[in-house]
Amino acid sequence: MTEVLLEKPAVGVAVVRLNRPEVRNALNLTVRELLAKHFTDLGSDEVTRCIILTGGDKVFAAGADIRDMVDRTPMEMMARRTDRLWAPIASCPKPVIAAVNGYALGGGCELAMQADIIIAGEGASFGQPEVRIGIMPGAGGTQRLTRAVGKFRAMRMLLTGEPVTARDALAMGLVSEVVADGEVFETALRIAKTIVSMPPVAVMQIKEAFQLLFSTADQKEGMRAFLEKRKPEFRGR
Ligand code: CO8
Repeated sequence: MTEVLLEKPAVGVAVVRLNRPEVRNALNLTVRELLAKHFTDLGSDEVTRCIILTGGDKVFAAGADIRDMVDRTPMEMMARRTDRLWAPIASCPKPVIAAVNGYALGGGCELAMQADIIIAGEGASFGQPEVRIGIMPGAGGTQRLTRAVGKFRAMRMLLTGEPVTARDALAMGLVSEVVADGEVFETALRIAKTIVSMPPVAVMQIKEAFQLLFSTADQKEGMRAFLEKRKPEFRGR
């Protein structure tokens, strides 16, 4: 069974699902390579308009695979060039929704923070526990976390390694919405379907730029329909 599953639950929606439950979805090299491959493919696939990233209903991801790193030398770590595996997720042109149940720790929290929207279950927790095992966050945890929650909350998490609950994460601005644990995926899917029904060029440009939209037929149609009090007919042009 593959360690990252790809599903298509609705037209335009792809689900990328981490599948190593026996090690709490720890992100080993294989998982990271599969994530990079799926995000590269989905990024250029014309049918896919929104991607849900999930670890299933128990755990999102407990971070990089510690067993995979414990005895590595600096040269071995460098030779892996794992930064190239993060890029297809970070620069994915399609909206990404992280559906988070359970732990999102270390590289798992960093993975969730690559998304555009984070839906968390009540029982989810977010943390950067690297300091407790003698390292520091290595995939954006120091910068992305600080941008999301501000220096003082970020430093508390980074220097103590203590996780925060989903509710605290919401109050800090680290997640978009908290729902019951059993409703995380359905909520993410509902939002994904809403995004899929939006004009495609506008959705893409929200991740990129704004002005270019004024050269699209969808902009003319969207604004005219509003003024004419009718439903717009978007054509993706
Ligand atoms: N790596 C490897 N194995 C893991 C990991 C991990 N990160 N997390 C859990 N496991 C394994 C355990 O070793 C255990 O294996 P076994 O059954 O063989 O003993 C199994 O998963 C179940 O774990 P627990 O018994 O500990 O399960 P609990 O439900 O009691 O606890 C926790 C779950 C709280 C998630 C706990 O397992 C834990 O604290 N895990 C480690 C969390 C951590 O320190 N994460 C940071 C890792 S370092 C990192 O992410 C650096 C990022 C650098 C950038 C790279 C991006 C990918």
